[in-house]
Amino acid sequence: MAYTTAHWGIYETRSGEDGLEILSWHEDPDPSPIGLSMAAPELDAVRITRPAVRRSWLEQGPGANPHLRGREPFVEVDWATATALVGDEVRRVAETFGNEAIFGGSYGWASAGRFHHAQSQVHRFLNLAGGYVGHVDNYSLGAGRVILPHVVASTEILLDMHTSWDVLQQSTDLFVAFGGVPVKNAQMSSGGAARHRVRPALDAMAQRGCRFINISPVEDSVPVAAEWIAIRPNTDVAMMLAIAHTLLVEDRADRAFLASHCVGFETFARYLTGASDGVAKTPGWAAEITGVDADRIARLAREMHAARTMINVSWSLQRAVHGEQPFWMTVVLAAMLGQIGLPGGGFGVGYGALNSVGHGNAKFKGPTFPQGENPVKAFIPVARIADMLLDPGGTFTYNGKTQSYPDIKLVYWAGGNPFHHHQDLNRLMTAWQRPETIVVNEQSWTATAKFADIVLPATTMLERDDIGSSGGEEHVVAMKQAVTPFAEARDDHAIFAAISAHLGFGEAFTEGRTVEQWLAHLYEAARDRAGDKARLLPPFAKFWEQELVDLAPMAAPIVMLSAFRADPQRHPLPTPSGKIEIFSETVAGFALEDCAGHPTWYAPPEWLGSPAAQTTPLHLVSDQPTRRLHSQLDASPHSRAGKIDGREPIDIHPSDAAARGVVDGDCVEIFNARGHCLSTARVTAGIMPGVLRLSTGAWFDPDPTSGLERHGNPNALTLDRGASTLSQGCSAQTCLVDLRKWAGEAPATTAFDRPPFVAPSDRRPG
Ligand SMILES: Nc1nc2c(c(=O)[nH]1)N[C@H]1C(S)=C(S)[C@@H](COP(=O)(O)OP(=O)(O)OC[C@H]3O[C@@H](n4cnc5c(=O)[nH]c(N)nc54)[C@H](O)[C@@H]3O)O[C@H]1N2
Ligand SMILES: Nc1nc2c(c(=O)[nH]1)N[C@H]1C(S)=C(S)[C@@H](COP(=O)(O)OP(=O)(O)OC[C@H]3O[C@@H](n4cnc5c(=O)[nH]c(N)nc54)[C@H](O)[C@@H]3O)O[C@H]1N2
Ligand SMILES: [Mo]
Repeated sequence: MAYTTAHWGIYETRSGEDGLEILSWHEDPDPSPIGLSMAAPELDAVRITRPAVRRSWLEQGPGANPHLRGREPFVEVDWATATALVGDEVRRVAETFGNEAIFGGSYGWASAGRFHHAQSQVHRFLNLAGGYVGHVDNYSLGAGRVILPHVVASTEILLDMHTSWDVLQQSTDLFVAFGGVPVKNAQMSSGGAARHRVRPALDAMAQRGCRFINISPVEDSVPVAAEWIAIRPNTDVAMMLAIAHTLLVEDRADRAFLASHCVGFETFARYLTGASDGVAKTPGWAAEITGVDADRIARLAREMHAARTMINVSWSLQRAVHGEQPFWMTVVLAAMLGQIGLPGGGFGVGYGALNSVGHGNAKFKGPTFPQGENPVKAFIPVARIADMLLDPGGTFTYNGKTQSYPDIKLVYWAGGNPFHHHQDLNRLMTAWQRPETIVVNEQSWTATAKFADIVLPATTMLERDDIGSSGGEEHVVAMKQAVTPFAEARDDHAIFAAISAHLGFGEAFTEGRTVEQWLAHLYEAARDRAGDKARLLPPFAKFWEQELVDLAPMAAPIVMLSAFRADPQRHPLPTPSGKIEIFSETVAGFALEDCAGHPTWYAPPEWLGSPAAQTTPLHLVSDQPTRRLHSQLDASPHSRAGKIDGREPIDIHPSDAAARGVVDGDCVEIFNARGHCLSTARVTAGIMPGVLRLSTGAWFDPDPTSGLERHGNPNALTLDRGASTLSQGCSAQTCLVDLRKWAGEAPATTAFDRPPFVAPSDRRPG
């Protein structure tokens, strides 16, 4: 028996007669079923067997027929050829155009192992090659990461200090969840979830009598008994403002806390009452926008004031145009209640988003593979990839500064799937034709691999030795190789070591270490950093033998911002004032039209109250999938069991279905001006009228002629636009569409087919 760890949990592995057996970790109270099909034979059918090069690129060189990406056959080559092609092309682009022409941001979740972390590997390689254009922020928290440091503290700091579940169990009486506590998402932690705690914690809270309020367009966002307040997507800020208005006019705001721990309340109060803009943010005003009953909003304000209340906001709320506002307003609402820093009160920015949020564990910075220094300073906010490719030299603003987009000739991706994660994939397909060369290291024939020029097959976590560790969790796991690599797949490290050697810096890349030597080296470095946690961490050889280190004994209860509450002078926040900034001089000083100095209701470009709703009357929510991580393992039996007729199903309210002559199980087409896709209707009263839910992660499968996406991928439809000129974050949740029954025979999906191949021809570039 051995252990392994994936983002979705720790598992036990056993080699039996029928191959590898994967079992849940016996210590996990709520194990995720996702990992149990990690070694399913179905996954082999989508694996990449050998290095492959797109025919035109191989025969005619970089930049040849870029419109044929994703449409023409590949030619398989041996590793020596592939290594030389990639190395020579990196050198050519760097020498001809400079390293600012190489995009190596390579966003994505790759695998949980810390040495074979694909992004670290590609970044180290590109740094040694002279640097690359990278990205800042992430798709998860684009708007949130930029606004929160202005208001209270960075998301890193906050996520590490969330009030722990044990404290919530003892003290919280009312849990008000905007976007719910989506326990399906708490299957994950970046770097590997250990014990899954969220569902048991919520059960314990409910048992003690905590009341849950689920404010969401979908009913299943809270997994325990809850009152469901259905709200129109993207309108939560209006409801929060009306709660704040009620607290203010009924004299229920904690004036003392606002004076001692916050700045700028008076300016904000003038906005609430309408003194500054002529519109009072009353429950009646908010009811028109949100679709929530005005009396219920006012009553909720009183209930929140009367109870020990935790306000949670899910990350989805900020993955929208003006996504800064719900996060900022959550903090302001909690400040008005005055319970920040008290056990069980205050706010959470993402309970349920990941298993790690709300762990009282001793935070531990585990092993990381050093990436080196990047000499190139140009970067993009992560979700501006298509803008960059389409508009070289164009300018954009980010956090108060104006910058310009570099002119990218070479894109290198390892450990991410942009044709999963990006919005408006038809636009990305156009943008993707701009670079001369696209290189992708992948395990499987994802759409991103299919749309590349050179594809290098990578091993999976089960095929190599590694160390699993997540800063937000409590374990260090020896991930021992469980199976031999598939076909000709190689570790990303080996791939980059060989290309580095071709380019003359092989020794600098590997530092002369074998994989086993790297693991020992990185582990010992982490142990040196570990402080008092080191007493639980044995030397490497012992660790490798014992296979799992459990840091759970070091866990202790946490109350977020308790020190700040007790003494704001001695424990100031890392904001300019040291206090909670209800009004931010800094943000106001940026003078942005779409992000003022205090939380503000801005109507997004697409929502149920917008003019666009006359032609596209349904709001599409594209949430995280229950049965996989993003697009990973979509071909597994567990993920496929969630599909209906081979497509990702879409939730639709009975009234919207009836109005369109759609019944449960019908094949439907979802469409707007950006694109169209097929799905299977799942008619349910668990979603509010006017809203559709299509989870992400069905492998993108566009028909080459009609553009129709056949597998149920919402990013065929979503909006590719920065959340604001402040953050430029991903705004996937701002998206209107319409839906109709598909007439006639529905095309089969080809998402899990391998691309076409041809034998190498004799013609080679002269
Ligand atoms: N519409 C919509 N879109 C969204 C979101 C949304 O809410 N709505 N959410 C967004 C969010 S929050 C995120 S984080 C992104 C996620 O987007 P991604 O992180 O890009 O999605 P994954 O499917 O996890 O992609 C990881 C890829 O890495 C590959 N991989 C795994 N291990 C290795 C390895 O060791 N080596 C190599 N070379 N490859 C490996 C996997 O096969 C997989 O293809 O999606 C975003 N997109
Ligand atoms: N199983 C699984 N778990 C995951 C992931 C995965 O791919 N699979 N991905 C992980 C990653 S990378 C991330 S970033 C997190 C993301 O975590 P989140 O962003 O919190 O997750 P979502 O599932 O997109 O949305 C959570 C809930 O918000 C609701 N919601 C959507 N829009 C609105 C709105 O405008 N108002 C309100 N009130 N509610 C709304 C959705 O219907 C859904 O129930 O999840 C992580 N966990
Ligand atoms: Mo994410």
